[in-house]
Amino acid sequence: MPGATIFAPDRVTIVGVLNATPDSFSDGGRLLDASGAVDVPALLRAAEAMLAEGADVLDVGGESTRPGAETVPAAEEIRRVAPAIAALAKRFHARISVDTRKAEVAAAALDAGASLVNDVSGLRFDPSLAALAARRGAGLVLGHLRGEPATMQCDVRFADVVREVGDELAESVARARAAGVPAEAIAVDPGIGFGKRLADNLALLANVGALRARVGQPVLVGPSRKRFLGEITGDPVEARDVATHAACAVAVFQGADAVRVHDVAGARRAALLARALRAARRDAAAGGPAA
Ligand code: HH2
Repeated sequence: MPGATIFAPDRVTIVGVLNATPDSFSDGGRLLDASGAVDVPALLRAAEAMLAEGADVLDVGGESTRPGAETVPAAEEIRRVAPAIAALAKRFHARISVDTRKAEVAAAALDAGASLVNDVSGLRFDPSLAALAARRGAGLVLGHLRGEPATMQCDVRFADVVREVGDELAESVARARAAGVPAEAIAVDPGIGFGKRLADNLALLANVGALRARVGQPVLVGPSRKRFLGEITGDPVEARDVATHAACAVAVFQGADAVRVHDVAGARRAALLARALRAARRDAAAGGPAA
C-alpha cells in the first residue's frame, strides 16, 4: 500500500496471529495437515473467526521464533506461508502481514497478497528485506532481537533495557529509511520475549510511551501467551490469554498503536478500554490526544 500509514493513528490496530508452523509455542500444528502443508479450510475458519472478533491485520508465520527454535529453510517457509496467504487474500479483504526474517520469503508472500512484512529481527537477519519493502510499497514492522532465536536467551544483558532497545530500534529504522522505505510505512516492536529476562519484558511494556517517543515511530507489542506472563501468574501457556489482555491494556495505555495476539476478542476489548482511559488522563504525561 504505497503512501499509506502503517497503523491508523485514531485507533488501536489488532493483529491476529496465524501460525502455519508445526512447532509454534502456543498454536503450533493447528493450521497444517498431516503432510505439513497448510490446511486451508482450517486456516480460513480461524481467520474468519478472528476477523469477526475485530482483527485488522492477519499475521501469517511459517517459522517459529520461540526461544531455542532453529531457522527454517526459505523454501520450506514459502511452502507454508505462500498458499496460506493466497487463500486468505482470495477470501477476505483484510490486510495480511507475513512474519518472516527473510527477503525471499517476504517476496513470495507479497506476491501472494500480503501488504506488510513483520521482521522480528529488525533487518539484522536479512538487510535486503528493506529494499524489497521499499520497492514493493510494503509496510514494515521492525522488531528488536539480539542474535538468533536459537541462542537469544543464553546471554541476555541490558544495563538500561528501554534505552538500549530504543537505540537499536532507531538503528533499524534508519536502515529502512536509507533503503527508501517511507517513515509512515514503518512501525517498531520492542520484541517482548526475544532475548529478554522477566524484568526486561516488564520494563519494556511499562515504558512503551518512552520507547515510542525515543524512536518516533508507531509501536506494536506482542506479549501474547509468552513465558514472562506465566512467570508472574503461574499459568501454563494455554491459560495466558487473560494475562495477555492485561499486558496489552498497559501497553496501549502507555501509547502502543497495535497489539499482536492469538485471542483477538479479548485483546480488542482490553485495547478499547485502555485507549479510552488514556484519552481521559489528566496528568501532563498524557500530552494531548492519545496516539
Ligand atoms: N512474537 C512472535 C512472533 N512474531 N512479531 C512481532 N512483531 N512481535 C512479537 O512479539 C512476535 C512476532 C512469537 O510468538 P508466536 O508467533 O506466538 O510463536 P512462534 O514464534 O513460536 O511461532
